[in-house]
Amino acid sequence: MENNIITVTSPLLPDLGEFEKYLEDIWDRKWITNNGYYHKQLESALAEYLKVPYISLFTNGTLPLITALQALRITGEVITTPYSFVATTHALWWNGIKPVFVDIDPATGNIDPEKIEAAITPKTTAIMPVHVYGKPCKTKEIQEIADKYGLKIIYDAAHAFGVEVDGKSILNEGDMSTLSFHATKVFNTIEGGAMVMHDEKTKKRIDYLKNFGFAGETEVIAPGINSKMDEMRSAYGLVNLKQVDKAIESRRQVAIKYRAALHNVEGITFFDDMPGVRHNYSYFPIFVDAEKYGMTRDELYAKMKSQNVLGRRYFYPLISEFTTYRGLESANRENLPNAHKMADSVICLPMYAGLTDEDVERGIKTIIK
Ligand code: T4K
Repeated sequence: MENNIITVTSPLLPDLGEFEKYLEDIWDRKWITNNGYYHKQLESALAEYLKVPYISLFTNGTLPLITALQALRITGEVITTPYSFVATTHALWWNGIKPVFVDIDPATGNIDPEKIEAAITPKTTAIMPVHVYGKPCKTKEIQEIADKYGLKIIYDAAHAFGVEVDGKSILNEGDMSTLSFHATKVFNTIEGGAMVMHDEKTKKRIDYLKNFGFAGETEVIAPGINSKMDEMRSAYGLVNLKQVDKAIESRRQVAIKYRAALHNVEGITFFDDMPGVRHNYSYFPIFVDAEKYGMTRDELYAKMKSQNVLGRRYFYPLISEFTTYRGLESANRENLPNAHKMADSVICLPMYAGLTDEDVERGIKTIIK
């Protein structure tokens, strides 16, 4: 990296020579967007790879969240987590829905199912959890609550590409799941995203909604949006998908090295792998206990930065602290103690496929005193 800087991530790029061949074919076909040849191919390839029945490509990972809420006609209040990227809650805002923040489980960073019921009101229509860092939520418990109160579940699975529990895709949980294929993700199409659904009827409806609501040349069924993925990015995705398993393995090796080096550093903790889970190692968050470590999170963050190791404080500040949301009753600090603790102690270490041993070592040295 330029100036010896190690960034928190670096995009997985497809083989350029192979991608060029796809581009030549697209040029020959002269079909460059609107459910094209490679768009269809990428949808099939992803459905197979991810072990999901139906998937619909989007132009980023935010629009499938917005569209899922519209497709399910969600209104009123939605229970969600403050410990995520701001797009999760923005999707609610764009639909005129009030987010209701519920605290997280410190063991995973995900919404704590035990605290969901207390936040349900007559206006609650859905739960929108996030598999943060790709760690699976307690889906069984969340489903039980949703069934009891007649709520829908939309999982923001932006970080959970390829994550499986007991051999089954986490993306099949809830009513719908959404993915991000942004440059910084385990699998990327530069910008891109997708929605996973359970049946063909829903897929059809989502495909209308992401194409302005068109259900044919002259029929519009709803005020849909334009969120179609073009042929260049679909082809890029097809080439990139071929190396994603290798990339996940490379990330796993980085995680092994971090864990081996940091496991007995006083005041530094991290997540271990969960039993039965195929992780994707999308992020490697560490948590700093200032008292035990002898330095605050922000001091360590600044020290790393001064040595050109650019960790990131994902997800600090909490979404509930941003201007748009901080006036909400559920955004009260007292309501979200675990989320605040995590947001105030986290640093995500550099993590990507192909991060060299030397760079991993440099990252570790900034932390080990
Ligand atoms: N839900 C969740 C839970 C999410 O985390 C996200 C997105 C979404 C929904 C929405 O999905 P999208 O609509 O974005 O598809 C990044 C990403 O922009 C965002 O996609 C992601 N989550 C979020 C967690 O992180 P930034 O502002 O931190 O990215 P940026 O530009 O600072 O990049 C981070 C580092 O990555 C850079 O320091 C260097 C490296 N990088 C980045 C880019 C873009 C590269 O080396 N090359 C690149 O092209 O938000």
